[in-house]
Amino acid sequence: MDAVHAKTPGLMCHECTSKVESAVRGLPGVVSVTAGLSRGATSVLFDEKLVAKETIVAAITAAGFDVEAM
Ligand SMILES: [Cu+2]
Repeated sequence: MDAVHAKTPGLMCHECTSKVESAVRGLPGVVSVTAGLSRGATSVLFDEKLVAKETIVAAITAAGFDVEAM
């Protein structure tokens, strides 16, 4: 099990966070995802055998949000 804490400063409201969460939750191997408004960060717990960190970042980007750092 691995975890990623991606800085996603574009999160402005709960619509943003649910967009990011549903995009990441749809990936195989993702155990949990929490997009936090106050911290401007998205935390993902995942099985590194099933999904790559890059794939998670790509899903966040595809949902329309920048990932600045992890
Ligand atoms: Cu929003």
